Parts: sequence; structure tokens; C-alpha cells
Amino acid sequence: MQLFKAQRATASSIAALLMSTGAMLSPALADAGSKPIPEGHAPAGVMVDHMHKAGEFMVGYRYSYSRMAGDTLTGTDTAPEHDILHDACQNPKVAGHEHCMMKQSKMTMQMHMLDLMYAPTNWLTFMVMPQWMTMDMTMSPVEDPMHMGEGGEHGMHMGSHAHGTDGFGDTTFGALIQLSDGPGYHLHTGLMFSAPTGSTSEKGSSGALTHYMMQLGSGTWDFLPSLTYTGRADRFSWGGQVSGIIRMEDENNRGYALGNVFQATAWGSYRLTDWLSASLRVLHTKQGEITGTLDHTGTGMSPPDLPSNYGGRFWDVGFGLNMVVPEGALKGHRLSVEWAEPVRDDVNGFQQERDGTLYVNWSKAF
Ligand SMILES: [Cu+2]
Repeated sequence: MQLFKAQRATASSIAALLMSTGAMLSPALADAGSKPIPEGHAPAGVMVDHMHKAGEFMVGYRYSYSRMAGDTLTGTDTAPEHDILHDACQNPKVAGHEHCMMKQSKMTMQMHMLDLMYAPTNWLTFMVMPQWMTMDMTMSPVEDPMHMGEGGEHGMHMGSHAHGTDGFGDTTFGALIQLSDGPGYHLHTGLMFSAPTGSTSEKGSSGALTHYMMQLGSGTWDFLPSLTYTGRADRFSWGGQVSGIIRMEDENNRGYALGNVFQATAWGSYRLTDWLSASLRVLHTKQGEITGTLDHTGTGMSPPDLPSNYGGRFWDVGFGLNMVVPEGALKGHRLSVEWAEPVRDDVNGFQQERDGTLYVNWSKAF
């Protein structure tokens, strides 16, 4: 209780400070336009969620941190080590019996994205989003108790090791087009494209190309269509979005293409104060397998080396907070955070379980 009161006191004194600073520095700003509301943007993990008014610019920064850890799954179940060893590295396109000697024990992916928006008119908003990716993976040996003492047959035992990649990712750009807008609702479509500016030539310590999921880009030109609906009444707001990633080429310059992606999400949010709203979101993602294979190899040492061990059907629940400075010198600065908690994984082939994704998003419109 004490803590709660203290937080409230701190929050109101910060708000009072911001207001008084704003009043001193720029009295004119207080009258400029209507007050921004925190739920004016969707939860942090939703992209291409809003448009801008004619003549407005927006500068934003999006950060996401995703982690995979724990068991290796096949479908929705934990895969026995024996199955990982014998089945996860089988490529039906390649003859012979290959074993997975290693498996993924942890993977993290961080994305830093610059989010630039400009609206020449009310019904059209342009966007450009360059990205920087950082990926790290830890691998450990597959230990099959049924094959203890047969180490020789399955080759040398390697110890655990870590490897990582980082650099520019793909660049997303395109336009959002308003389809309908009225009191309390808005509907727009996104026609975005992804240019293959991210590397697909990242190599591991052996000098061979590293896993598909550690490459910094898709390597293909992609089309990212979306449809977004948002509604609002008093302190409540809600929204829904369907979106996709469609690979516009059969293969990239490495001879493969990532699977197409379909996503559907819906959220509701409630404004707690004039600067803070809380949101709850459900998310479903469906992704296809990789088609083709990396030029250099038909198979691999670990599950992420196989095209059939990619994609699946995933469900998440997102818990978010949106903040905006409603008045004063920092008026219009937005900060939102969201945690997406996986509730169900149904993976193609063999893949490690997901731990969740943190989204942080800052923006300011001018
Ligand atoms: Cu914007």
C-alpha cells in the first residue's frame, strides 16, 4: 500500500513537473492541437498500426528482444534426445542417414529499428524502417542415453559453444492507405515492401554459412500487406490487424527462401490516466517451411540447419503499457512496452521452445 501511494505521488509530481516546465518553456504549445492520448498508438509489438495527419512527420525507435530457451519441440511436444539425434537432421532431398550431433540450447534476437513516417495527405502515410539485428546462439551436444558408449559411431563429441551475428537487417518501406475513418473508428491497409539489405552470407566458426535463423535478412524481396482496424469509446480502445509476409522470389542468392508468414492479432486497452493505458493482446502467427536449401550444404549438424525445421503455428498473449506526455515541453513523446508471452507452439520439424518477446517503442510526431 505504502509503495503504491509512493508511486502515485511520484507519478503525479512528475506530471506536475512536466506541466510546469512546459508552461515555462513554451506556453504556446499547451494550446497547440488536442491532447494526445496514450492509446492513440497500438501496443508496442504491433507495427503499421496508425497513420498521420497531413503534413505530419514521425520519428520512432522500435526495439525487440526475443528469446528461445528450454526444450526442443516437435509439433507441440518435447522431443526425446533420441529423436533429435536420429530424425531432426534428416533431409528428404539428400540420401543417407545424418545425425544431429548438436542442438540449440538458447537463442536471442535483438532488433533495433528506426521508424520514420510522413503523411503528405490525411489518407496516405509513407514509412521507412531500416533495422539493425543482433543474434546470439548457444549450442550443446545431443546426449542420447540409448546410445551411451557408442560415441564413436556418432562421431566426435563437441562441447557447448556460442556464436553470434550482427549487422544491418532488411529495410521495410511503403505506404499506409486510409480506407475508412469516422467518429471512434479507423480502417487502413498497409502496402509495405522489404528490401533484402540484410546479409545472408553470415558464416560460423567453421567457415561454412551459419543457420538460416542467424542470417540478418531474408535475402528475398518481400511484400508485407496488412489491414488494421482501430476503435475507441471513452477510456476503452480496441483494434485488430491481419498481416502477411509474402516472399516475392522463389529463392535468394543463397538458393533458398524463408516461408511466408500470416499473422492475426487483436487487442483491447483501457486508459488508466491521461498519460497511461494498459493493453491485453492475443496474437496468432503461422509461418511456412523454408524452401530450397543453402547452396553449400544439403544437411547439417543441428536442427536449425534444416529447412524443414522452420515455421509452424504460434500463439501469444501480450501485456502492454502505453505512455504519452499529454502536455508541456515533452508533449507528444510516446513510450510503450509490451511483453508477448508464448501460450502455444506447434512447430514444423524440430525447433526450440520460445521464451517470449519484449517490445519497446519510442516515438514523437512533429
Ligand atoms: Cu507514426
